[in-house]
Amino acid sequence: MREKIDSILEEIKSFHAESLSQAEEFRVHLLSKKGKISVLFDEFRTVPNEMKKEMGQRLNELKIKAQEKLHELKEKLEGSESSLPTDLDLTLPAEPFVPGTRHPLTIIRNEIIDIFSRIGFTVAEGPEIEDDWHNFSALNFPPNHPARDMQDTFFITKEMALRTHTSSVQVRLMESTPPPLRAIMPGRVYRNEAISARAHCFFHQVEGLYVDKNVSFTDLKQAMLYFVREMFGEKTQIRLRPSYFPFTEPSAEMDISCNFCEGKGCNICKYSGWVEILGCGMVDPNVLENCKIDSKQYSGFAFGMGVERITMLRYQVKDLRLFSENDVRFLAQFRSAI
Ligand code: 2NL
Repeated sequence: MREKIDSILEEIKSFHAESLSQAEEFRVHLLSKKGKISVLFDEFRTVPNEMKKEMGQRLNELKIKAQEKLHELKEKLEGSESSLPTDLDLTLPAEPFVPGTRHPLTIIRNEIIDIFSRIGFTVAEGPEIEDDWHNFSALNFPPNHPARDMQDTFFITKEMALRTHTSSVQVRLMESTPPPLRAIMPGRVYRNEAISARAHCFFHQVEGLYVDKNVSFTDLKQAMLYFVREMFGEKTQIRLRPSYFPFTEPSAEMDISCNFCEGKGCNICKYSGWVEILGCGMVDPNVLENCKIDSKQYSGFAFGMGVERITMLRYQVKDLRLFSENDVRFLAQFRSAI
């Protein structure tokens, strides 16, 4: 009996299983009703009385060892093998990866860049902190113009301020590059205003500039008509109203026909059938001269628009503050190809 127990102990120690079915064979071989250990328990009845205590203990220990080994084998094999679902299909396409979306202002800015690039405009960028010359003086702002007031502009020092328009980039371009020039300037600009549904202390602009020989107001009108028809649809009409900017002469504000009510009148166009979208004009000869361009030889047109305004019209966004609050419920609604 003692030898049989020792040989089974040896067997348990050296047993290895590669799969759960081998572990099951181990259980049947030793622990089932007809298994080796059960058979030994049957034989136990024939053990002489004086040895019953010792053999009983050994037999119990043997059974516990076998059960522990079985438990160990199962744990190891279940972890690696059976936790893999049997219906796993590795040929199926992967779960789609959902990337973030572009900000609506980025989508519209990219569209504006795309539209103007098709008629030969390149993109220029410049600093957001500007000196007095590039933001005001070169652009023909008189010394006491209200925009130079602390109330309208964020000054950093007496000379430096956060740019109030991207015209400052156009000044830099004209100073550094001889005509012909044809570029647009997208970027963030700052104004010292109280935040509301219609105004913010920063917004985004795209300004454009075209300087060459014989550039006329007709060129400006046609370029603007092309732009709005690409942006708002081919039925869009334009209307120019005389206006004033220090850096253009003549100057105009441009409206487009309301594409929500098609001229019938709605609260977007305030029942007028027209909505204002940009300002434009012929570059003032003083500005050309300030930038060392001969105003007798060259003329140019310029325009500026708020990206927020265009975006609000395109997507019917009613409150400017939504653009800077980073609420994903708002942002996730916009998809774009560019
Ligand atoms: C608006 C109007 C405008 C310009 C910007 C410009 C720049 C230079 C010379 C002449 Cl360097 N003009 N820019 C011209 C007319 C209008 O912006 O309402 N922007 C949001």
